[in-house]
Amino acid sequence: MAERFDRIWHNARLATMREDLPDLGIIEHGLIAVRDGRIAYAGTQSDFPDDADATERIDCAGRWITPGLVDCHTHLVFGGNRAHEFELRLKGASYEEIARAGGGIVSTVAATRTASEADLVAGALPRLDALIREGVTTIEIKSGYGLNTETEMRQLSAARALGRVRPIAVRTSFLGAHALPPEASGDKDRYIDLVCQQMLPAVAQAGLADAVDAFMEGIAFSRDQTARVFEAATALGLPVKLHADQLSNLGGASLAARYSALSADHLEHTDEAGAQAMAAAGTVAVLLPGAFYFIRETTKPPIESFRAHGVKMALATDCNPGSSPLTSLLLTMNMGATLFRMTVAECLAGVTREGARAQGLLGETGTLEAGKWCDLAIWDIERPAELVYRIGFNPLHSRVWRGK
Ligand code: DI6
Ligand code: FE
Repeated sequence: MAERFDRIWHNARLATMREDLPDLGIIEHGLIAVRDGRIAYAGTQSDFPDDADATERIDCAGRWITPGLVDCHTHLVFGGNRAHEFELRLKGASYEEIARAGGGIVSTVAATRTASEADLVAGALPRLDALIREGVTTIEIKSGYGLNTETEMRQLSAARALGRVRPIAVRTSFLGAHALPPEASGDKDRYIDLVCQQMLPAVAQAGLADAVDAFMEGIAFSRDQTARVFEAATALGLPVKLHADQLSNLGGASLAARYSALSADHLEHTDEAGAQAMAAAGTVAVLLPGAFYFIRETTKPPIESFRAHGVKMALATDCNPGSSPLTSLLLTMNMGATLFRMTVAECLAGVTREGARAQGLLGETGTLEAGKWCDLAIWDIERPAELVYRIGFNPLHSRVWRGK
C-alpha cells in the first residue's frame, strides 16, 4: 500500500545542513515530505517512492530549501527604545554621561517595569515579524530588563505569549543576573542572593524559563556571583548559558564550560584555554556580530581557535535596545562573514544547526532530516552563498512551520 503524506515539496535543491554530509549537505534533486508536522522524508527525489500518496504537492521550481532559521540569542521583549541615547552617543556623549542622564540599561528597565504584558507583546511583535519574514522558525528570548521577580516573570510570560500568537517556537532564558537594579544600591552580592533565592525559584516554579543566563563582566557580575547563579540553576535542573568575555576576559568561557553550558555567547576576549574548555564540554560559541558592529568593538572572537579545537559556532542577532538593535539574521550572516571572516558554510550552519544545538534543540530542528519538526525556509536564490553575500535583501519565497 502506498505511503501517505500530508504534503510534498518536490523539484527542490536542499541545503540539509546534515552533519554527516560535507559542507551544506546539498542534495540537488531533492524532495521533502511531511506527516503530522514532522519531516517524514528529506532526500533525493529518485529515492522517494513513485506511488506515494500526498494531500498536496508543491513544485519548488528548483528553489533552494534550508532548515527554518534559528535565532538563538535575543532580548526581544523590552519596553521603550534607546534611539535618543544613540543620538547622544553620535554627538559624543560617553556611556557614563548617558547613564547619569537616566539612559542606558536602567532606562530600558524603567520602561519595561511600567509596561503591561500586553504592551510588551505588542512592542515585540514588529521585531518578531521582521525575523519571521526572513524565515526564522525558532527563537530564544531572554528576560533581564525587569530585575525584580514580578517584571522578570512578566517579560518571560510575554515571550511565551509571542509563541502562541505567531507560528514560531519560542525558548525562554531567565537573565535576572543581567544588571544591577537601582534599588540594590550597588550591592551586587545581595542582589545575586535575591536572584538565587527568590527570582529563580519563582520563575522555575511557574515553568517560565527553559534555561538560565547571566552577564559576567566588569560592569555586570563577577565569576563568583555567576557561579552562584549557575549552582542555583543546576539545582533546579535548568541548563545554563553565559554572556561571556564580551568586553574583557574574566574567564567566562571556561566557567560556562565547567557548568556544561549549552552556549557561551559574545566571546570577543576569550583565550585559547577558554576555547579548549568549551570544546571539551561541548559548549557552543554563539557569536553576535551585531553587537560587535554597533558598539564598534575592535577585538574579534577567536574564530581560528574555535575552528582548531572543534568548537561549534552559532550566529544570532542579540536583538536588544542598547547594543544590538538588529532584527535580521540575513544581515547577521553577512556580518559574520565580513567582520569575523566566517565561511558561507559556517554562517549558514550558525543560523540553523548550531543555533539549534545552542538551545539543546538539535534533536528537533536545525537540519533537514526525517523525524525533526518540518520547519523550512524556501529561497529564490541560485546558490546558498547569496543568503550571506547580499546586504539588506530578503530572497525568502516562503516559510513553512510544522509542515504548514
Ligand atoms: N550585553 C550587552 O551588550 C547588552 N546586554 C548584555 O548582556 C546590553 C544591553 C543593553 O544595553 O540594554
Ligand atoms: Fe545578549
